[in-house]
Amino acid sequence: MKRLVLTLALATVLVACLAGTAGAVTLVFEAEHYTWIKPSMRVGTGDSNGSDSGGHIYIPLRPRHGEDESGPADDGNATYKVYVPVAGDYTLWGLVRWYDGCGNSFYVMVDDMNPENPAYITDARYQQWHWVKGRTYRLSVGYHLIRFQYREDGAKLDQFLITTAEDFVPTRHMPETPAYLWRPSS
Ligand SMILES: [Ca+2]
Ligand SMILES: [Ca+2]
Repeated sequence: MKRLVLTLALATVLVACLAGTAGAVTLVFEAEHYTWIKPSMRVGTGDSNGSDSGGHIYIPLRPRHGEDESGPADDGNATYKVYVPVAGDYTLWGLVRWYDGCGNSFYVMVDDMNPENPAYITDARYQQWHWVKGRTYRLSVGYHLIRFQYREDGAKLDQFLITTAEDFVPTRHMPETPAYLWRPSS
């Protein structure tokens, strides 16, 4: 009887572990809770045109707002040192608010901070907080660096997430998972 109980307990633990690895992993970060930030990336609060959650980061509009895709004025960015608990293919999403067609993108770097052709997130929905989908990255267990960088002025980021759920489409603010973010003060 004792052995049976032990076997059942062990089986329960095994099932729990399997469920843990089989389930999707979604890690959510508030953009304003960066690990490091470099101007001209700045922190903003209380976006008057729709609510952000606790603040956002943004590239200020330049006196002469960009009028084409000629490139950024500097390499202002925010970097996040995130802990990935389960290896997998993670799709990145950003909760953004774009100014216009010349203020609607961020470069996104993952681990390689000097890529030859940096990826970026963009779409054509302006003056409204909404989620935009980025690339999918194969990530190992451990710490990874995720950076959002100036590509066009007037772009804002409230939150971002990485998820192993391929068909997941975020539609609103998500509860953040701060335990998976390294910050100098923590
Ligand atoms: Ca653009
Ligand atoms: Ca936020």
